[in-house]
Amino acid sequence: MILVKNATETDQPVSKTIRRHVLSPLMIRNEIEAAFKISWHAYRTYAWGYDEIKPMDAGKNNRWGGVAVTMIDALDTAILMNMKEEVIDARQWLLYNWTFEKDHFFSVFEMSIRVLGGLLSSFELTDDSLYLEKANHVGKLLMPAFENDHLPYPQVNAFQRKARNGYTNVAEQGSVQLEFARLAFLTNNSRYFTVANSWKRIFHRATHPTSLNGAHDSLHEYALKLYLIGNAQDAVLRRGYNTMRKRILSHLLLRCGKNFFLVEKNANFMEHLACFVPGMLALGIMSNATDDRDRDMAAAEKLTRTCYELYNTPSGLAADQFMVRTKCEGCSCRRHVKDYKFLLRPETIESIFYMWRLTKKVKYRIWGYNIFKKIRKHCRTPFGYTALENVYSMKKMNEQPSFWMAEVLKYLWLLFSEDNTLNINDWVFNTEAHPFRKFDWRLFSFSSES
Ligand code: DMJ
Repeated sequence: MILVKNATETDQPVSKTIRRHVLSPLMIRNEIEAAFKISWHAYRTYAWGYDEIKPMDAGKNNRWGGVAVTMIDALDTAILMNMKEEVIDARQWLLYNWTFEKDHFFSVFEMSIRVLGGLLSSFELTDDSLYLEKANHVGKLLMPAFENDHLPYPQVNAFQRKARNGYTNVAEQGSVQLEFARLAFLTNNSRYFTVANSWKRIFHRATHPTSLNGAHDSLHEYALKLYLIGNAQDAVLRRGYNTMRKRILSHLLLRCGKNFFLVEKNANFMEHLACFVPGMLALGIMSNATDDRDRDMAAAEKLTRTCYELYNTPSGLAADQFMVRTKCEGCSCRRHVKDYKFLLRPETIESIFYMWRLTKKVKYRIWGYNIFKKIRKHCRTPFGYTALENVYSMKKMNEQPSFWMAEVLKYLWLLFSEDNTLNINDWVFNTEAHPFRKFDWRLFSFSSES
């Protein structure tokens, strides 16, 4: 055993194998690409054109309405990894076989972040106008959800050109505007700018968080990202982000000995989903969006460590939801698992990626690689990788969500790439890890001009 400098805050011993791998990013990228190929080719063979493959038995589903969600969500990762044959293959299929005009009530949120986001970023990375045409096709067909300058209705039937109201939440309402802002800029269509502008209706909610779990999460993520995509020019958005991050650190952070947790305003409940927060704080620091660099840095480091330690289970993979129990403020805490599933979610790896870009501490690459190894060990199936029913028993489900290839493998691959690969000075990732280029745009000044 040897010691790697900065390997962890306490310089714990790290095996030679890990050290060799961590110092050989190319080798690790190859391993990540191999995992991507396993999932892509199983999907290609058994579920091409369907939304998802069932990785245990090569079944398939159209849970999102049958618009090839896995293919489109994963495409920009394949482009980044320079998988030419896979990309040409998908392009041909999109050109000749794909339409969004389905008689199905789509989730406006999921279609915006996964499908519109995936098509836009594929265009950004290739300049191939086919992807922009398809993105525009999707944008137009989602427009009934945004009539009268309102926040979106949750569902749209693209064939009937009809929106449907019903249960929704602030994350769904407030995290489609980044995608429409970019689409508006690329197509020069002011109707899409109106959609992006609808975010001002949810500005107050976004900047006064009461939870960072599901149903809230990406609304708050977009408080920073809408500011950044407009080249950090909008002072209202900057102030809004700072109001929000201060409230998070003052009201939603539970301090437990050496760990910090992110809990809800009225309950000590935390989901793995909330682990996007340390990455957001790191991004705010790197982009000079924060008014308090030191405070954010301390919180981001502690929270990333907490999120990594969630993986300290018999499988080495994190449970999805838990309660945090503590006897007093500052005492150590116990986690009581509420949902034992591991859903192949990206948030901890996403934060590890941002922390690596910010600090260059080797421990973050080691942490990312450790999680990747556990996924390979426990989630591999005959036809890809699956979510787990239980991180203690390692019982497998039969599900491979599209964010496995769109987010988990992309952030892992970027963790072992150079900073100039999708430099965060020029790019903003949407909540599904699709990179968009920054451009000159002010959300609030635009609204006052219109
Ligand atoms: C993804 O679809 C997105 O990251 C979304 O914002 C939250 N949930 C999943 C991943 O966990």
